Amino acid sequence: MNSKVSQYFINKYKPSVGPEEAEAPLYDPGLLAKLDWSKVTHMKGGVTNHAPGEGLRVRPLCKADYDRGFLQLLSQLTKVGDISREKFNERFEAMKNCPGHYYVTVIEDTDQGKIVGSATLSCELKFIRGCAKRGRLEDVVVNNEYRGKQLGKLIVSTVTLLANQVGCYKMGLDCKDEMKPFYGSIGYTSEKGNDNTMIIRF
Ligand code: 16G
Repeated sequence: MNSKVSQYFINKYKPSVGPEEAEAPLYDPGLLAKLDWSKVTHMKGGVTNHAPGEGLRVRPLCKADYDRGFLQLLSQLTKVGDISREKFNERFEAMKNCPGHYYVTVIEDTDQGKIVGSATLSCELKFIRGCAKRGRLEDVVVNNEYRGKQLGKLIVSTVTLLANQVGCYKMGLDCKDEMKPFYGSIGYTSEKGNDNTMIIRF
């Protein structure tokens, strides 16, 4: 192996941060702990982020998720590209340095140490509506081997409740036509005369 190639593998596989930093959450997990599911009627069997199911945990993204298949999971949604650990950590830091804007939330299979679901709430600051905040639902993906556990509804509902909790006046999303019934079942609607986007109002 030439030195350029071996350096590439060293950088890709070495944990570049200590264990404490690797597990540090992208945002305050206390926000998830406070979510109120009392008005949510579309989940069966009392599934919430507080009780996601045996061996599952819903939490903010952390740097160690690079080694838990987070990027491989995203590649089930779209092209991800070859992202080095350094690049991943840099992007994580950039998000963390914008508190209140990026809430990348994951479902971990704790027995496997594997990320099996993810969705992001991103918040935009506005001048309209009295300097309001708008939420966007982004990069929703659930490992297709974990179908039938309501994980799609769970992760979307979690970040939707989070949007409400952090003060967004609405949450919007883009999705393929075939996904509209799924988002509709969670409360997202196409507004009359404005059906290129789907939103939920709080
Ligand atoms: C979907 C996603 C969007 C994601 C895009 C990636 C949801 C609700 N929508 O539209 O967040 O960024 O796919 O596809 O998850 P692209 O790489 O073709 O833009």
